[in-house]
Amino acid sequence: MYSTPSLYYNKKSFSKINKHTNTKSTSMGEVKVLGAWGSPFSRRVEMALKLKGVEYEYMEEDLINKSPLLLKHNPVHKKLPVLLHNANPIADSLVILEYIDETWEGPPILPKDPYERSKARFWAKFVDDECLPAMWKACWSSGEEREKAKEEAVELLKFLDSEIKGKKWFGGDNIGIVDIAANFIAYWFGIIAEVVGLVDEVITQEKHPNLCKWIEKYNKCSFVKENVPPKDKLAEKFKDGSPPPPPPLNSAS
Ligand SMILES: N[C@@H](CCC(=O)N[C@@H](CS)C(=O)NCC(=O)O)C(=O)O
Repeated sequence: MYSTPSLYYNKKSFSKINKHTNTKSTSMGEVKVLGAWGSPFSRRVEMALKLKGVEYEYMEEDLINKSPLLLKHNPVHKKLPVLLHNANPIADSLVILEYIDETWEGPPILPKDPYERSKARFWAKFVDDECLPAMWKACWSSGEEREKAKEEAVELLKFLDSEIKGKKWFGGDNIGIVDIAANFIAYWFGIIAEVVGLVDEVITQEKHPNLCKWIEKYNKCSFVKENVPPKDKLAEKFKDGSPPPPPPLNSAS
């Protein structure tokens, strides 16, 4: 039911990409991604490239021992992902998603209409600046601090719940920037919630019925399944995470 055509996902070009993932230079230019397998941010970039049918070389980074290439290309934040297009570096996943959309033909990631475009940007930023820090903090804090973060996350996610109400995807009929940006909410969070004992405590059927429907659809979608890390591997990573991994965003105070 939630099959790939609704994502504009082109099976033919995808199998081609799979075969040539390490191709260095193509008519699309030389495209490299500095990423980490478990990072929702670098997975966003890979999802967008695959949606557009862009061949790229993937370079796994070790965040404990960052490569000179990462430090050179993202000297400000020293974070991944970084996209290198013909040696030009682009940092920050949401910026990269827009770059990908503007650079390559194919299924749109942002709407064309300026007003719809501004709304998509608003919600993607809302996910990054507000939802993710609160959800992350709920996972990795304790006591009163955790309770406060949980409440905050529940309330913030209610806004997303209203936004997705009556729609198939945040992008409308097709997956878009907000769906891609919210990959942590749909996939990562459920896995971490199991590890840290937060199942049904932040995202709930009762408070977020529409968001829950979207999450179910998202995780059943074959395009998504092919672009997220294996659940067991991810769960293991977070189980091992003592001390817990740092928050993904600066704004988690
Ligand atoms: N706003 C950034 C966040 C990226 C981010 O937090 N990346 C993490 C990996 S999940 C990272 O590189 N962390 C390294 C560090 O904090 O030193 C984006 O969207 O690209």
